[in-house]
Amino acid sequence: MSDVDKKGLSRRGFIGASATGAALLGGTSGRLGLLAGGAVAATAAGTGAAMAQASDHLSPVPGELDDYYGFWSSGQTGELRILGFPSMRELMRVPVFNRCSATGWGQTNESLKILTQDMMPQTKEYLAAQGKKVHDNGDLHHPHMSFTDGTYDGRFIFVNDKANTRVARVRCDVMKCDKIVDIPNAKAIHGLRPQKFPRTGYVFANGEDETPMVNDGSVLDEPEKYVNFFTALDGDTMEIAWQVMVSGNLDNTDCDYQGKYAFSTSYNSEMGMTLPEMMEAERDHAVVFNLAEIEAGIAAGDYIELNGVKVIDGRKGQNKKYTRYIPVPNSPHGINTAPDMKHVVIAGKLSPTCTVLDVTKLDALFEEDADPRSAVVAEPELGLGPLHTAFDGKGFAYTTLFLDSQIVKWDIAKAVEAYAGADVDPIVSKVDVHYQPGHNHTTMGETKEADGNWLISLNKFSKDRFINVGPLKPENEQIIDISTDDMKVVHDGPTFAEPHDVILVRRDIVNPVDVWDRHDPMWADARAQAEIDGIDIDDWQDTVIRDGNKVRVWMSSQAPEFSLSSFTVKEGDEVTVYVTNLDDIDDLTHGFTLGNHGVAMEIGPQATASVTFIAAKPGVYWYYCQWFCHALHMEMRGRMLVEPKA
Ligand code: CUK
Ligand code: CUA
Repeated sequence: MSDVDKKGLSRRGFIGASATGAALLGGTSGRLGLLAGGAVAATAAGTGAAMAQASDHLSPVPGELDDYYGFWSSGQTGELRILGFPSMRELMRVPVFNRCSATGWGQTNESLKILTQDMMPQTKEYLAAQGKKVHDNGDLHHPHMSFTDGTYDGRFIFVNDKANTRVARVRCDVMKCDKIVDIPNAKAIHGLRPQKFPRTGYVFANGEDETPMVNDGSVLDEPEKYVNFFTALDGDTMEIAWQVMVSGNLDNTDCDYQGKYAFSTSYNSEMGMTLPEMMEAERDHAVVFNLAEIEAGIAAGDYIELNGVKVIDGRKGQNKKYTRYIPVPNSPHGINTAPDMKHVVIAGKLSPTCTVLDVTKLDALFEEDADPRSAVVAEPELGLGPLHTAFDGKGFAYTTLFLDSQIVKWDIAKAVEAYAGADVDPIVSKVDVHYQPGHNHTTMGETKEADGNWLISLNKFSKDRFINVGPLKPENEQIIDISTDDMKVVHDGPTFAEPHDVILVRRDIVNPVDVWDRHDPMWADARAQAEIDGIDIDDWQDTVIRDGNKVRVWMSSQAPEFSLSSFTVKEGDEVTVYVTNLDDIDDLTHGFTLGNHGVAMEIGPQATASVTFIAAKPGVYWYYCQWFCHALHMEMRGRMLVEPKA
């Protein structure tokens, strides 16, 4: 037996017998997959015809466009990624919470403004103490598009930062981040969802880690005084609308299609500080937020103001109309509203079950003395480690089973019947994935337009699926064809640290521009400065302006030249270079990189970008365009001459 054969068998052996009992066949087809370059791996049950059909769909055909945009989170990398789907071709990376060497995100004045203008004073203090202006990291778990009337509207992608407690927004017209907001009071923003109906509207954001209500050191090791916060932002202005103080750690969140309720999974109802303490209770909660009652409570003045935010008390036991705590098995994780606009699936994580809520029963749940479990209509046992659920719009749910390394397809209606006492099995089938899936997602699956074409499983471990790259392995994302009854894994796609979640959006919904609008607000500050400096920013004149030890250099770029082939400053000057890209055809981005100063930025067609730095040492320094733009791209360069101090 060759090494490949052995490996094929042993890795299938690792996950145990598959649901179809064809583990051995799986080993063989896995080997075929490897021999074919690993691009298409067939499952045990895959027939030749189905594989051929599936691979027709999937092979990146040169020149052919994908049917869907995939918006990928990147976890601790802190950026948003755009992939073509189902080809899985990575198209773009959108820096958000991270720094970016290519585009200068976190370094250009335009990006620094976005990174700092909605920063809390205390964050500025934490950063200043480390000699920094911005955080260099972020942990972006959940990308979700803005909605209108229950489906994606192509305006924005909203994302969370668990590491530094932020929510950001990416404009889908230019695919750039335009807002990054520090969330006061809360710690570790995790679950995030936009309101589905009537539109976004609110962006709901979960605070995961509990701290003292006023976290100024006056309360330290007194966990009974810790609280958590659920935050609603206004998706249009990115201002914080209100917060609700809650009991327990909020994990994931979703909302209904009626515009009445949002709901979050909540673990650690014990408010424990150690693992054993957090595991003590048998039940945790799903917290339901009554939006109309919260708005009424704010209007009636039933709130406290904390760091400039109106905070409603929705803790357990308050028994007000703002929240309800639905008991569910210990440590729930994912929460996903089905496209039937009625059912909500809460994944058990530590329990092999999912709990299904019926949103039409939530009004009654808020009545006095209602049974807290009265909105629960099913609790099917699905397998070990259920984490997240996706939907096909045909009545089926697909839940990832982390411990079983499987996805289970199940029938929501049958699960409801079984809970009511009928002798039916809601489980339709299971498919092995490789390995340890977290989120999964279907095409358009979190909207009322779920189309049931494809499912993707985001697996935390790739183990032996790819050639070895050392101790740090990529994750593995697998595409599953769900257009027919059985689930077939048809593609492996490695990714770097660590996408948690993805949305798959029909391509007709997303319509970015090719060239920037000269009046884009992104460089409004540069425009205002140009006016002060007497520059017509749209009818270019090269100008070097000295203002004490501050020097502003205004130039333009047009392939293959910068309008200034040199400029002169003095040692110690604070220099700001503004570059406007006069090229107005698509795909003609220039860059500005200044040698040995750690300075680089992207300037898109018709964009203005600027960067500020200190010319610390006298000498000759070359700047060049780092975006390959022309046959004479290498010649697109110039000199900064730094005169010694007199
Ligand atoms: S959480 Cu990562 S696997 Cu942050 Cu969406 Cu469930
Ligand atoms: Cu401009 Cu390269």
